[in-house]
Amino acid sequence: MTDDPDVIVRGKTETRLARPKLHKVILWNDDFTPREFVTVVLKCVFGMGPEKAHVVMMTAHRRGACVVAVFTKEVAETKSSQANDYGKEAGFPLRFTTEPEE
Ligand code: TYC
Repeated sequence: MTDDPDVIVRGKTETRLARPKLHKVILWNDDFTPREFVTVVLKCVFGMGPEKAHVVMMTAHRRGACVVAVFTKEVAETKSSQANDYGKEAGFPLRFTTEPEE
């Protein structure tokens, strides 16, 4: 037996690893970062094509935030901090955050 939530014990013989919980990367709107810059970051860090990057950027622009993509925790946190670093280096308040999916 185990208390580890990542381990599923089935009967006496079969033990499997639970699927890791997925985490959302969220893009937040601000009034200063240029639209084109946001689109470039989405393309570079998240591998989006130009149309998808434009739609995600415009969704955050109009609604205040947009889910960019869903990854394992580590990948979500790495990509989010890479994207935040691009904004910081360029002097923009561009912000990405992560949160676990329900
Ligand atoms: N609102 C910004 C502008 O008008 C563009 C922008 C879009 C910034 C999406 C952040 O997540 C964002 N220049």
